[in-house]
Amino acid sequence: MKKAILVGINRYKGNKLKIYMDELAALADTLNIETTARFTQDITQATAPYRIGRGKVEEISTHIQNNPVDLVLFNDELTSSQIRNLEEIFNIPVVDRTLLILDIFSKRAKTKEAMLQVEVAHLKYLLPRLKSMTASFERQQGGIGSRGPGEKKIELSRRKIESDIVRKEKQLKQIVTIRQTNRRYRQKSPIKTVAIVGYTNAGKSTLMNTLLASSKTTDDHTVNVKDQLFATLETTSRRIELNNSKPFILTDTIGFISNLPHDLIDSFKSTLEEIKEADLLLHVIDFSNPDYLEQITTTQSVLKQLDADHIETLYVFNKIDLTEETLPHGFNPAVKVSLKNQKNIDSLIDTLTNLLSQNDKTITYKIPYSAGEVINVLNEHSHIIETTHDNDGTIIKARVSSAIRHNYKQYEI
Ligand SMILES: Nc1nc2c(ncn2[C@@H]2O[C@H](COP(=O)(O)OP(=O)(O)OP(=O)(O)O)[C@@H](O)[C@H]2O)c(=O)[nH]1
Ligand SMILES: [Mg+2]
Repeated sequence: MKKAILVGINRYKGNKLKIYMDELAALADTLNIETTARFTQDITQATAPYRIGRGKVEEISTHIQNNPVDLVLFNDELTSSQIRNLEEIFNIPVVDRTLLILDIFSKRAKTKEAMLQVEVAHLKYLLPRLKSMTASFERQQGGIGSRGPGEKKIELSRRKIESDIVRKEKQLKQIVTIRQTNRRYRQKSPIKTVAIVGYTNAGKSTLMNTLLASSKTTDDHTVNVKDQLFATLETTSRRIELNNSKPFILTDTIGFISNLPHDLIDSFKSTLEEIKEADLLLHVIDFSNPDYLEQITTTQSVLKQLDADHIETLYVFNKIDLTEETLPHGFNPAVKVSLKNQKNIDSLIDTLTNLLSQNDKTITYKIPYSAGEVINVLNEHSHIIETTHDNDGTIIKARVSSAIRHNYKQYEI
């Protein structure tokens, strides 16, 4: 197991730095890296050339000389020259939070799309940092002063990376177009969609599996659940049919984390687009985590970046088997559950189905006998209140969704 020390700069109010440092340690842990020491420093502004003060650099350097350490993990994003300067002194690799998250993502990505998304984000991270990498490589070769070949090398690899980004983004676009066509097909269909969102490790995939288990439909392939940050990196959609409710599509996707690298959100935007188009969001919260309020805020801010902050949201406070907390104010509607112990699942399902149908309206249609397929759709996706027949068609009174209202306006009477 590799050993790492953590370095963090306190630029925050309250105990935020500790929260971030704990999270950095958890991120390292998912890569089998053990954290052996932490160094923090209060700094009001970023300082070149080391990001941290010289005194702190000395302190860390002494620690590295006297203890077995393989890696220095920085909570803050570093510039190329800061990485270079620090590595020169420490003589071991220096990795910032962004690169660590990118590393986890690249190890976890399984689908072609997720892999491409991570690769693009990785290349975009590398691009502005190329210079220092080539420069330190050159120093290793003992070529100080020999600028010419070095710059040529930088130019070459820069051009290669840039063309790689273009090529991979093009491949991604093709995959996305195919998925969007599928989604557009679904959009026209009257079936509603529900997306599960939340901080990583909150229990999103567990919720997906819980609802799958309660579903009457036979499509019951469960999704992967693990006590690990970023266990899920792809988007999975399943058709769910609960008692007393019309079928809907449920989507499980990537969890969020504070300081999620911007390029990563950008690259994963296509995956996360499903969220934007949902009729309802299930925001899962690890209620047993002392930082749960902070995690809600982070999730909300990523939702905002994704343009999904206006969607009706049910807050699912999970893991109540581990906490006695009472529900905080300001999060409505909300349910408290233990997905693991199957506690309060009925109430969750009731609230969910009520929310899904709350905007439905009672409409009366007259469907000509020549348009029998409309009756099938109404039967499957609306609550029929009354059916009668007359000479030129079937008269149906039903509670219908806005999608159905939109599709069948011409039959309203
Ligand atoms: N104690 C307890 N643990 C739970 C509960 N629900 C889920 N977990 C555990 O929490 C861990 C994370 O669950 P997941 O469903 O994988 O979480 P996720 O939100 O999908 O996580 P990522 O995909 O990594 O973002 C797993 O070890 C679950 O078994 C619960 O109600 N109580
Ligand atoms: Mg998951």
